[in-house]
Amino acid sequence: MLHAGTILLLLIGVVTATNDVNNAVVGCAAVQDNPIIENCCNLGYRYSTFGQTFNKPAVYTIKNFCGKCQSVQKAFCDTTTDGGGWLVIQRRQDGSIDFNRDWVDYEDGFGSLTGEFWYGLRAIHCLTNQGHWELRVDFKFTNGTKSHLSYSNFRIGPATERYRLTISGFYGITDDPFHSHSLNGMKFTTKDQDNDKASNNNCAANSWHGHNSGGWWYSDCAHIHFNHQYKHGQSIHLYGRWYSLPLIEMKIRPKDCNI
Ligand SMILES: [Ca+2]
Repeated sequence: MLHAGTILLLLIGVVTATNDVNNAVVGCAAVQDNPIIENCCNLGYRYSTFGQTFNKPAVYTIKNFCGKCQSVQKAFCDTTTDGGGWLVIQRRQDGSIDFNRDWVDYEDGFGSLTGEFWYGLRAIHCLTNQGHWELRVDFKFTNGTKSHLSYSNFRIGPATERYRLTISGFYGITDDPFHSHSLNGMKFTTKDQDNDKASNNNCAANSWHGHNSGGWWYSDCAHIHFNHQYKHGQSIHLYGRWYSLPLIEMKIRPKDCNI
């Protein structure tokens, strides 16, 4: 018979195994006056210095700066797409992680860096608050075809601004879903924090044709969001309809990344 404490430890072990996104910027003990950001972009340097081992798509330990506070955390680096240097901030691929979460979870991040995850608003803010960053969103269709959206400017504001989204400089395909639905400048909304522009409801608390909504930069419940319930392989709601996209990844890279 298992002791209650043993059962608790086992439960903690299960939780840890399914949630390895650890983005809490804590301590601030190590003051860093040098504004250099060390992230996935630096892997190019490591590659040329130490060899190919450091240039594989994988989880690496990076430094993240927020003001003068320094934090070490893990991140999944995409070293192959469009020259590499990308830090992945969101992935959907099999519906294994519930994205219908509250504010604290979206701030801290959740999921598994090698599976599905959300990197965390606080960490994304800290990264994009230093220098200039670009965003790329990669999709894969059920027939294996790939596509992407690219934006040359991407930034998330601080918690005091409810992690307001700044996004511009779209390029890549013929339409710009973020701007066509006025997401630029929107605050982040979760089911327990309504910061959207829909006066009568909370967009993150809605159900869209049976799909629970997740946290997002909603305006008036915009018709594009990547964090809603993954169901029947449908990972994106775009232009008023569902698309079957088994894989979606959001990733960021410094604009001056010298790959
Ligand atoms: Ca509202």
